[in-house]
Amino acid sequence: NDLRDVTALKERIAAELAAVRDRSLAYTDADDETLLRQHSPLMSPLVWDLAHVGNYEELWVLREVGGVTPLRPEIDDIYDAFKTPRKDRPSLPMLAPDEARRYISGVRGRVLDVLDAVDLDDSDPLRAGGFVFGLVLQHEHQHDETMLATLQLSRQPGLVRDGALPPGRSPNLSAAPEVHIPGGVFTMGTGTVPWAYDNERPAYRVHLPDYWIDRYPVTNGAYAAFVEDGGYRDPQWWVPRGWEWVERAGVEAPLFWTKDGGEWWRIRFGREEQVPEDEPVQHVSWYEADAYARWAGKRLPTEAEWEKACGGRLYPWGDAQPGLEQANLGHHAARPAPVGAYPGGASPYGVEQLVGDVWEWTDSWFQPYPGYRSFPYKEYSEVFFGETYRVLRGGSWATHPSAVRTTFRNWDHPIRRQIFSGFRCARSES
Ligand code: AVJ
Ligand code: FE
Repeated sequence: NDLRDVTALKERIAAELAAVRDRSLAYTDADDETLLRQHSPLMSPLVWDLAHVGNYEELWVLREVGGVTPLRPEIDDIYDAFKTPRKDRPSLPMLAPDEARRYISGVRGRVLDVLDAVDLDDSDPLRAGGFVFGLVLQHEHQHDETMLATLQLSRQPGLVRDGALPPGRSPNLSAAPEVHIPGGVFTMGTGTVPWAYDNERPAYRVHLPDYWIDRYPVTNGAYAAFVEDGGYRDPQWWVPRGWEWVERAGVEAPLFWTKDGGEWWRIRFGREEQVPEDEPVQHVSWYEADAYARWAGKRLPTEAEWEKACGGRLYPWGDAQPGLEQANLGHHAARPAPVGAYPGGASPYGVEQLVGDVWEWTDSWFQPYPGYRSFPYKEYSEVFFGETYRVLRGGSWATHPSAVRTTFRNWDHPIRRQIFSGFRCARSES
């Protein structure tokens, strides 16, 4: 029985490794020039991400767990994210696209040998439950989402498949737009999800007074009303640093939006289309989300409020893996779904689309939970703790189901908006 469980786990890991690699190769199925060019100083050349995921897999699975002699130690520094900031990566002596594909496939072959031989019941925390494989899988999916953001920034058509249309259900208009969450204690974070990152642990008890949270993320239509109302010209809605950013960067609307003939248009993967009113707004910064919330007479939820609204299970709808009825994840569609499209993904409180569609900015800084211990290395989370990065929750349409759950924490600078970021509002009892 135990043996059957271990075999099933290894088969699942092998299948997930194959699937994420197909995804990475699809996003880099482009000419060398597209892969080597820097599409934005905010991002790495696509071929850097591609070889970096292979190098990460070599470091953690082959060297650390497998004890395999380094394959290409001379390239470690090139793919160390801390040695060279993104803007400077084009000048690195990176592997050419074909070489990069050969390198990562060579690593992968040996990774499957290690998977075959490794004892997943071992007490070593990297091996136990296949943690190290969960680590590299999630890491590659996270870089795939980063590559999608780079492809979106390139404004080149034809590089990203449009995917399926998300379900077109419209919101249940009889449902109240806000959900009341009663005050009380809940458990934040996790001590049991086997592949959870260090920053999600340990679980701890948090008391929250009661509050209201929006049933849906803020839509393009609602956000456009803030823009039309002069929201970007009125400092009263902005925190001082946000207002400085608006003036310095000349920001007037979400990234990729333009106004033409009295209508809002957006560029999505190189094509212009009218901004759909009922989709969650995406490509807004924390400052924009925070300003909108103030204009609307509300505020952003804290990450504790966001997580409590999920209802305390792996996903808002329960512990079952996400299906097409629950959430818009994994680049099934290449866009957020209209609000109301996933009644089957509601949390026990009735809050919808918490997972999938758009990453949701929260009011919280990225800080460790009480009792946090860095694992397996402090450069994943610990070096980012402080009052520099704001937390985002819930994943986007581009996030793979294995790289998101109700306890999952993402973070970014409050000015960033090339990620697939949106938000919902909250307010305290009134
Ligand atoms: C969690 C998305 C902020 O991309 O900087 C990738 C994920 N860490 N490689 C990032 C990550 C190491 C990380 N974010
Ligand atoms: Fe990385």
